[in-house]
Amino acid sequence: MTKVAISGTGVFTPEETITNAELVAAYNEYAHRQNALHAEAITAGEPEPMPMSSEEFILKASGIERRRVMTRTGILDPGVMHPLLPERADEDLSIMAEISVKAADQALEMAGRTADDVDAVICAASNHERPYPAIAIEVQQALGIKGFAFDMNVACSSATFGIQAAADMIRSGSARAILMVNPEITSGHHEWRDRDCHFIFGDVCTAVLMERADAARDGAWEIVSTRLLTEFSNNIRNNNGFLRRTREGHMTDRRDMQFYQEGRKVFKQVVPMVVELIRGHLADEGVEPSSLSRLWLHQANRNMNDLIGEKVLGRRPEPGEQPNVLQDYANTSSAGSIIAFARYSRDLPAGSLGVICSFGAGYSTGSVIVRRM
Ligand code: CO8
Repeated sequence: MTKVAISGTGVFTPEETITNAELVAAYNEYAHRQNALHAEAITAGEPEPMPMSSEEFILKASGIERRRVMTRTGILDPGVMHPLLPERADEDLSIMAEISVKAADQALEMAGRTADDVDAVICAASNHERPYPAIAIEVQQALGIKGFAFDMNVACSSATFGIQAAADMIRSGSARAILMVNPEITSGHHEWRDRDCHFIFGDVCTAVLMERADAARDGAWEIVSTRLLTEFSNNIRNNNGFLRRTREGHMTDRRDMQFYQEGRKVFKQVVPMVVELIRGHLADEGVEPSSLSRLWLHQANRNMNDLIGEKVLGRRPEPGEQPNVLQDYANTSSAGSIIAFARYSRDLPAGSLGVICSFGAGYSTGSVIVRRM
C-alpha cells in the first residue's frame, strides 16, 4: 500500500499579544461598568452582579500566560470587547486565505515543493469567514495550485481529521500531494465578556504538506496510522449559523451566538475518551506506549494534557516528551497540536515514533501515529 508522509509544516504567528494581566484588566473594567449600569436591578436581586476575573485563576486552571491575536483593537476596549478588523473587498485576498498562504509558504519550502507538485488544498478550521466560495479554493488560487480544494470543519479536531482525509486520498491515488491549512481566528467567535472562558483562545494559522512517502524528503514523518472518533455533546457549542435571521430574537446580542461550554464536564468526559482512543489505536497498531518519543497534544489546558500524557504513557511524562505551546498561544483550536509538532519534532532521530492528537467540540478526537523517516 502507498505510504504517506508529512514532509512540511508551517506556522503563521500573529504579531500582537495579549497577556493575562491586560485581558483581566479589560474584562474587570467591563464588568465594573456593567454592574454600575445595572446597579438598581442588581440591588433588587436580578441579575447577579458580574464576577471579576483573576490572573491567578487563569494560570492555575489552564496554564495559559498570553495569547496571540490578529488585532488587539476592540478586544481590550471595555466599550467593545471583541476584535475590530477592517472589511475587505471581494476582490482582495480574505484574511483567512492571507494567513493560510503565509503558513503554506513555509510548509512548501520545508518540503522542497512548489505549487506544481500539489494536487489539492484542504482548509480545515473550526470557523470559516464565509460559507462560500471555499477559503481553500481561494488559497489554491493564490498559490497557483491546480486540482481541487475544499473547506471542512470538525472544530478543534479539524487538523487531525484533515490529515486522515488527505492521507486516504493520497493512498488511493486521487492526489500526489495535499496541502492542509488551519487558519484559526478564534478571537472572532470567542466571548470575551464571559469570565469563565474569556482567557481560553488565541489566533494562529498552521499548514501541513502531505505526499507519497516514496517521494518525500529525508527526515519527513511517515503517517503510520490515523484513527478518528466522534460522540455528540452539547457541552461545547455555538448556535450562530445561517438560519439565524429566520428565528425570532436571534439577531440580538445573544450569548449563545459565540462559543460557550461546560468546561468542567468537557474536562471530565473528554480526557477518558482521548486516552481510550490513543491507547486502543496504539494497541491495534502493535505500538507500545513506551516506544513513543513524543506526544503532540491538542493545546487546550495544561492540566488536561498532564493527565492524558500520564494515562497514555502509564507514568508522568518527562519534560519535553509532551511539549506544550498553550502558555504562549492559548487554545488555538485545530492548530494547537500542529504548532507543537512543527516546533518540537525536528530534534528527533530517524525511527522515532510519536502521536499527534486533537480533541474538542463534537465531541471529536483524532490520533495520528507518525514515524520519522
Ligand atoms: N477568574 C476567577 N475565577 C473564575 C474565572 C476567572 N476567569 N473563571 C471561572 N472562575 C471561577 C468559577 O466561577 C468557579 O467558581 P465557584 O467554584 O465559586 O463556582 C471556579 O472559578 C472554578 O471554575 P471552573 O469549575 O469552571 O474551573 P475549572 O478548574 O474547571 O477550569 C477551564 C475551567 C479552564 C475552562 C477547564 O474546565 C477546562 O479547560 N476544561 C476543558 C475545556 C476544553 O478543553 N474545552 C474545549 C474547548 S475548545 C473546542 O472544542 C473548539 C471549539 C471551537 C473553537 C471556538 C473558538 C472560539
